Amino acid sequence: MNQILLNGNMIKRRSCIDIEDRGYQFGDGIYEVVGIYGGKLFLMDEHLQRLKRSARELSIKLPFTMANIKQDLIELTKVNDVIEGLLYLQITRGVAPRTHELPVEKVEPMVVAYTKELGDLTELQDMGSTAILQEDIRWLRCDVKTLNLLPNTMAKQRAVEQGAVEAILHRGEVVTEASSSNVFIIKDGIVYTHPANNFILNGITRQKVIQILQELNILVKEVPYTVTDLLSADEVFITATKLDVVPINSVDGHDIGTGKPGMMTIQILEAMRQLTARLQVQ
Ligand code: DCS
Repeated sequence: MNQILLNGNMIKRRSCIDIEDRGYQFGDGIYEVVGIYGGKLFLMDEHLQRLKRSARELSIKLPFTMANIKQDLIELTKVNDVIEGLLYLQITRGVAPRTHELPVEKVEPMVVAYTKELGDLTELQDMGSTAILQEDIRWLRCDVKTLNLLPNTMAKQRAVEQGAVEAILHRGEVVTEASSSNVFIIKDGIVYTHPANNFILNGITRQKVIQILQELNILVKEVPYTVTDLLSADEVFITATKLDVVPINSVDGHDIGTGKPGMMTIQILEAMRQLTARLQVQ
């Protein structure tokens, strides 16, 4: 479990990163978190496509082909013998004398990946949890998965201090997403989630859930909705690689629906579980 991938080499975890790595000094980098089920990377191509897009948006030239990085990540998962867990992949722009503007000389991006075990989520998913509301104070390019996560970590800290699993973020009246997950609400059998634009990260789990809903012939509308809509919804759930699907039973102390995980949310959770279970028997 101690091997990491550093610029194409499998090495021991403890290693030195230059103090002028722009990721360290500016958060100038991008990342992905990929789920591992049955020793296999779940939705890896989708994660790598998003990584490619993030890199393009920040003009970071990825120093590998998709096929190469995929092979390396599969290898890392094998070497570390992870059956259920997460893989973290990070690319920073690289090392250059500290200036705000981008370095003129060519810099080599720094590529790091490591794996970690993941605790059992079954109880959290079956029982559901609570969330709090927080003003969304992030920048206007939340669609890029960058290392700049301070507003997210601060919001999550508030949630944890209040015993909640997540901080649901809103810009004025409009609910965007949560500190590290996407938010869905259900009202009268219709599922609503914020459209994939610059105000949210288009979660890979979010996209999978939308696909599942369409396959189940459940109407899903990617439209902005308000805090009032959220509080008066029949069901609310959040999605993320780390969580899959987690029902939200109450927000800021207000019960959502019956205050217990709703029928449709359970149906969606079960459909996701079937997908990941299939990887485990392959
Ligand atoms: N929104 C934000 C702000 C996120 O940080 C994440 C995941 C999501 C939505 C959900 O995206 P995925 O479905 O693709 O995971 N954030 C990762 C993180 O920082 N840790 O785990 C997941």
